[in-house]
Parts: sequence; C-alpha cells; structure tokens
Amino acid sequence: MSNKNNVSRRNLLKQGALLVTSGLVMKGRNGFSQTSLPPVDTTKILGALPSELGSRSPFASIKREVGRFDPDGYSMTPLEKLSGIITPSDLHFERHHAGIPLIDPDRYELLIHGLVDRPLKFSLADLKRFPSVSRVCFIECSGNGYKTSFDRSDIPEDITPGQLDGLFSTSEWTGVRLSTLFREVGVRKKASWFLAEGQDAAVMTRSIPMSKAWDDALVVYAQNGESLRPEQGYPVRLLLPGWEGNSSVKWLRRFEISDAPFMTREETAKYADPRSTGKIEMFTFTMGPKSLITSPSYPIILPGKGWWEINGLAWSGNGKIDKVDISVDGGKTWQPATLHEPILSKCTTRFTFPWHWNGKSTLFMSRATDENGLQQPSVAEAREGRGPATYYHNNVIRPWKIDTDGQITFGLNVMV
Ligand SMILES: Nc1nc2c(c(=O)[nH]1)N[C@H]1C(S)=C(S)[C@@H](COP(=O)(O)O)O[C@H]1N2
Ligand SMILES: [Mo]
Repeated sequence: MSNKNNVSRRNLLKQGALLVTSGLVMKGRNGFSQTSLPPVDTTKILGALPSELGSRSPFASIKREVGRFDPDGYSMTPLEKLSGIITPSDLHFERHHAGIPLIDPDRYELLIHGLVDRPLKFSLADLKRFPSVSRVCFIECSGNGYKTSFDRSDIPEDITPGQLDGLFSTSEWTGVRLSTLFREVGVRKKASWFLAEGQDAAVMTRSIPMSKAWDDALVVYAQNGESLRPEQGYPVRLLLPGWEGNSSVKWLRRFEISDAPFMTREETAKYADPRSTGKIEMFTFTMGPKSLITSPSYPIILPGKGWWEINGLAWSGNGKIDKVDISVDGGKTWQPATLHEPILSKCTTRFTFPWHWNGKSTLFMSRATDENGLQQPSVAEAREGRGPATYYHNNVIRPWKIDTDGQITFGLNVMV
C-alpha cells in the first residue's frame, strides 16, 4: 500500500539525518543515544535508558490538524493513523470557543445550587472522595463531518478521514456520577432541567434534562489514567455519554437546578437544528449511529487488485453497535463486517472486512446499525427526514471512490 503523504524509507533516512544534525536524537527526551540513523546493528549499541516521560518513536510521529480562528479554534484527531478504539490523550480532538483556561486545582470549586435542599461547593478533593467510576466512550462534536449540510456536495475529494470526521475521539474517563452529587445536595422533586456552566472565557452554558443526570452523566477528572488534559477541561468536565460534544461542558464550575431549560445562546443561536418545515428543533442531543472507513482512504493508492483489509470505526450515541455492513459496489449489495471486541455502549467499535478488489473503479462504504435498530442514513434519507438546512449531527454514509489506478478519493459528491 503506498500513500502519497506517507514518508518513504528514503525520506525517513533524510529526516533521521536532520534529527541528528539538530541534536534532537542525541538530546531528545527519549534518551536515544544513537547518533546515526538508520540504526546499524542495534545489538551492538547500548540502547536508550529509561526516562521519566515516554515519547513516540521518531519514526512514528503523529499530529492533530489545527484550525485557529481567533477566538475560536479546533484540532482534529487523525483517525486514519490510529489503531484500536482509544485516542491517545495528546491526539484527542479539541474544540474551544474561547481558548483553554489555566485553572489552579487548589482553588477549584464546583457549585451546585437552585432547586436543591443544600446548595454546596465541592473542591477537587471533595469530588475525588465520592465513589469513582470509569467509562470508555466517545465525544463527537455535533458539527463533525465537514460542517456541510446534507444537501450540499461541496466536500473536497482530497480529504482524509481525520479532516472529514476528526472532531471525534474516544477515551477512558474517570470521575463521579452526577447522580451521586445531585443526591448529596438533595435535588428537589420538581427539578426537570439543570444548567452546566464552564469557567472559560466563553462561559459555556447548556441546559440539560434532569433525566440524563439520573441516567449516565459523569463529572470527570481523569482521562486515560491521568488527570484531564487542559484542553479536555482540566481539572473537571461534565461528560454526557453519547450526546453532542458541546453539552459536555469543560472547565466546569457550576450546576443550577431548575424546572425549565435556561435558553442559553449555545442552544438557541447555535446547536439547534433548522428543519425544512421552517422550524428549528432544539435540544437534539443524541449523536446518531455512524461509521467511517479509515483505511483504505484518501490519499492511499492501492498498488494492485487483490485482498485488502477495509478497516474503520463505528459508533452510536444510542447504545452499542449491533452491526456494520460494507458495500463495495456503490451501495447495491451489503455484507457484514467483523466487529472487534470490546463492543461498548455509546463507544467506538472497530470493524474490519476482507475486500477482494477486482481492479475496477467503484464506490465502497460502511453503514452502521445500533442495538436500537437505528441505521446510519444515506444522504437522501437524511435530507428527507431532517431537511437540508442543518449541518449538525451529520452521520450520513461516507463513500470512498477507487479509480482503476488504485487512487482513493472521497466519494460523496459522486453519490449526491
Ligand atoms: N467550557 C467549555 N466547554 C466546552 C466547550 C467550550 O468551548 N467551553 N466546547 C464544547 C464543544 S463545542 C465540544 S465539541 C467539546 C469538545 O471537547 P474536547 O475539546 O475535549 O474534545 O467540548 C465542549 N465543551
Ligand atoms: Mo462541538
């Protein structure tokens, strides 16, 4: 498999030489003591000694793609470069409306007030004293999928999976159940909504139905075994499994309990879905079933016909993935992919499918179905059901096109 952007062996050697001249290999954090690349006979050279902090192989560097729009910004997970389901923490996507605040954990406080018996403030240490829980689940920005409405076909063909859908990542999160905290303050019976507020310069606020708190909402302080990254909400964020990323408020400082939604800017001017009826649907929290083939994908060129493994990711905010079907004939026929363990609820599932490419030009794609029987829609189905105006919750089937020369490009424009 060759890849236009892939570093060839020769380029790697050149890069190695560069690393050496810049002293990076000698003095790098990883402590590699070799001064020449490629490593000659590694059995004849003392290897690197242990270090306080690990690092990636210089041959396996990997980066997020960043978009900065003052004061707004995002970075995207390079989905095509990852294996399994966990996103390394330093590659988790980011979406900040007003940058990353630096919060002193010793001065951190979470206030819970409103329709409660005992308004309380919790320090970070207080939160860590409650029974802890861990859960592996995804976060997906509701604007994931190239911010284009279902009706438009202006997504470029030369787009990688990460550039298309990289506002999506999976981590193991640890914290305390929100229901535990709400019981502690004695949430009143008539409470039906609560406000979650962040302490960043955007003061992100969202109204969340009380049912989510009693169901599976978490207040988390750890990610993949260590404290949250600053960009993921250090020291504490709300985590609403399966719901649009925006509602998982980072740098969390306050919950206000109420009997009505608060109608904040983030749920009226934004994060609401205009429909073809002319009406706007609000509080469309759940991320629908979705899948994406991450390999082969643009910019890969398959060198010839034969067996190639189709590899990808599937997820649903409604529960577990039940099946992923693959079509290699433009959507005419479908065959089941193999789902890899673990298959967790509101989490990412890896799938593979052995494909015998006959050398002809075709469109190949995946389609996810979750345990509730909800299925990833085609563009036509999405347009029909939701109207053309919204770009939020874009989970339409994502086809890739392969030419007779093996070049793979994004194929949605061919379909619509
Ligand atoms: N306080 C606060 N919370 C926030 C945001 C923000 O800008 N401020 N961005 C939201 C959006 S739009 C998304 S998609 C997710 C992104 O989470 P991540 O940056 O950890 O991937 O955080 C949400 N929580
Ligand atoms: Mo988002």
